[in-house]
Amino acid sequence: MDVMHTTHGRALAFAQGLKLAQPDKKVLVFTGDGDCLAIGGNHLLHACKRNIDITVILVNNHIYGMTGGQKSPATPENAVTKTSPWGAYDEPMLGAETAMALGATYVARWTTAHPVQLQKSIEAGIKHKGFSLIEVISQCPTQSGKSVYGSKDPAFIMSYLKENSYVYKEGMDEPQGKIKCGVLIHDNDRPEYIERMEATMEQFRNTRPAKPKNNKEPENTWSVEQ
Ligand SMILES: Cc1ncc(C[n+]2csc(CCOP(=O)(O)OP(=O)(O)O)c2C)c(N)n1
Ligand SMILES: [Mg+2]
Repeated sequence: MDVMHTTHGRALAFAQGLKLAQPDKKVLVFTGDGDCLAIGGNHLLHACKRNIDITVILVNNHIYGMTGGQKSPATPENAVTKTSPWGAYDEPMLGAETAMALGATYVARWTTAHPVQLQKSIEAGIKHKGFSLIEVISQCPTQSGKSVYGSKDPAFIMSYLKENSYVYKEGMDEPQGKIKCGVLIHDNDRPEYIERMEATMEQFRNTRPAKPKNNKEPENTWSVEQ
């Protein structure tokens, strides 16, 4: 497996470039809640909308862990962090639901207490032809431990995640205030971006782009000698 570390927030931009350059390769993105939903939110929006065949594993620990515990868009309401010392006073952004609303075609959510289901969803996401996002509700015992879970004990957090989550089934009565897990969408009907691009290129391979309506070439254009 080849690995590329990219600028914070730009993983999806790099990944889309890689996929466009080498469409036969499987491209996976490992990203955080800050990376994907804050600084990289615009790239997420467009990648989902395009339904480009990339798999995103969104490790959501509800905080900017690496930089020392600042609030992220996924930080729960009232959580005290370095940048929300009186408690967060906005609602957390939900990674999986956001991706679905933006057009992702395979979306699942699990926690680190569901390793078997998580592995299956990652496999399904990789096999899926289109944009897939698997959100993993996770722990940073040091940072979100104290801010979100009220304990820095990894074993406590694992038990908390297990006890405070449920596996969603269509039509069920959903418990309030618990983490919704499961495969939330698996849609094979929406066309994938690179397939659409290749079909368009095939269709117009030997033609030039249409002229503007007044039938004049736009100014400041030039021809390339063949
Ligand atoms: C362009 C840029 N802006 C800001 C930073 C500083 N920075 C590094 S990691 C990070 C937050 C990471 O949060 P998240 O994506 O949730 O990952 P976590 O550390 O929680 O796993 C920030 C703001 C950076 N490295 N580069
Ligand atoms: Mg984080």
